[in-house]
Amino acid sequence: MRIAVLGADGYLGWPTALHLSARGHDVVGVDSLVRRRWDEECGTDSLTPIASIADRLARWQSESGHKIDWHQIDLCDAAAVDELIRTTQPDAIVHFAEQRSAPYSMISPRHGVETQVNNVVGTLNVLLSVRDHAPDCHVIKLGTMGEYGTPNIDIEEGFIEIEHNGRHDRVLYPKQPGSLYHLSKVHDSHNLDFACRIWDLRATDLNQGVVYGTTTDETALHPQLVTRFDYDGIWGTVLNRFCVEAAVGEPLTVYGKGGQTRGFLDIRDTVRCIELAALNAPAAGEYRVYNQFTEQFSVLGLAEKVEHARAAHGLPTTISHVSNPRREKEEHYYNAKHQRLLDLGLEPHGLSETLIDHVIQTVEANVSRVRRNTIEATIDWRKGGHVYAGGRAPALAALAGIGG
Ligand code: NAD
Ligand code: USQ
Repeated sequence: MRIAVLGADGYLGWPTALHLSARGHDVVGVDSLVRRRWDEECGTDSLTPIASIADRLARWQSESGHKIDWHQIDLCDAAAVDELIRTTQPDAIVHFAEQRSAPYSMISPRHGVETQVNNVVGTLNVLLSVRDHAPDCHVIKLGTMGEYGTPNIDIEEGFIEIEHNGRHDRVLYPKQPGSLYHLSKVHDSHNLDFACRIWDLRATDLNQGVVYGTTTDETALHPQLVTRFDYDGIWGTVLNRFCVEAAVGEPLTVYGKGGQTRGFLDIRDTVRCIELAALNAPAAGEYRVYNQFTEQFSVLGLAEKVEHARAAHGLPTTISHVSNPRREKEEHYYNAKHQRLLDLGLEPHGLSETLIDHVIQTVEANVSRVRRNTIEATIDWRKGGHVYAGGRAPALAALAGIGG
């Protein structure tokens, strides 16, 4: 298949492009490289050193013998997206190319608007372009489990059957996202559903949980193929942050009570799920939703897993409960279905102690690169995106125009 990977320079897009290329698909890689600019703006950086896109592409070609057809394009540029889709005629598009940090979207009004414009307009441009230039193309879009929030009922895969006043229907599952970023994904989901109903496009919305790990069969081939590892207060995801905090001797920052429960998955399962979705396209006019995660953990449970894994190596860890900078339920019911990718053949990797060991080893190997002044989470949901004054994150405080 010819598969366009949008966001191919990112944490997940890069390993996915390699995975699909290694399996003989004709991969078109697309990215504006805006994430590298956002890192500069925030004073943040990947813990793992990541090569320039030119070096990555050349290294992949020399290691594998496969070439990725590269396009540097901003998806908000409708004419450029049209040209891309018209000339490359992909069988499938895998769309990762969004601003993906919840804290970033809550920094200031500018960051909230930038997030929603970037994500919603980019996705809409892709859908309109597919309608006009490649209507049979299967759009595989990365959504997020956080679209659903934490309702007090079971979470279904995209749709819910309801009885109302004696009548029955199947409708999109209600959404209660917790950040302007997560909300942008809800808007995307509605646009995808609309495009399938009105224009007969075919789309898969992958509501993914929090991904951990950096190593796939392909990224392990050479240091220049490694993917990014975010740990700072803006881009860092929770397991990465805990492992880095422990490595530099700081307490793990469990926000509030720590009963917040989320779905998680290994990066090797992400690339496999994308492949499974691509190989099993929906019918024209079908909008389908898969919940893409393999296990669920509370934040406190995750901290305790890190503590145990480190203890097995004689490494000390302290767990702290810090004031929660976000607005979210800290104790709640959580039972999200995630059957449909298993039905397609996914064989999940578990977050075993071994895997935690692997993440810990990645951190220990790169610990000299940790920027300690970016670890603290400074973006406060309640104050409308203000930054804690007097914090230890001057780069992040400067970003929001507030002294720190
Ligand atoms: P990332 O920031 O590492 O990568 C995103 C890439 O998209 C970057 O390289 C960026 O330059 C590019 N991009 C952003 N806006 C663009 C635009 N307008 N035009 C062209 N390129 C653009 O993020 P990631 O962690 O790889 O996440 C990829 C996708 O998966 C996102 O949509 C995210 O919401 C979703 N997701 C990620 C996770 C996770 O744990 N990382 C979990 C669930 C869902
Ligand atoms: N948390 C802590 N301590 C920390 C960091 C986070 O307790 O130091 C808590 C958060 O409050 C939250 C949970 O851990 O309850 C997860 O936070 P996170 O930063 O790991 O994940 P999140 O902000 O939800 O975003 C990440 C990715 C995003 C993706 C999402 C999947 O950045 O792109 O969409 O995970 S999901 O959470 O399923 O929506």
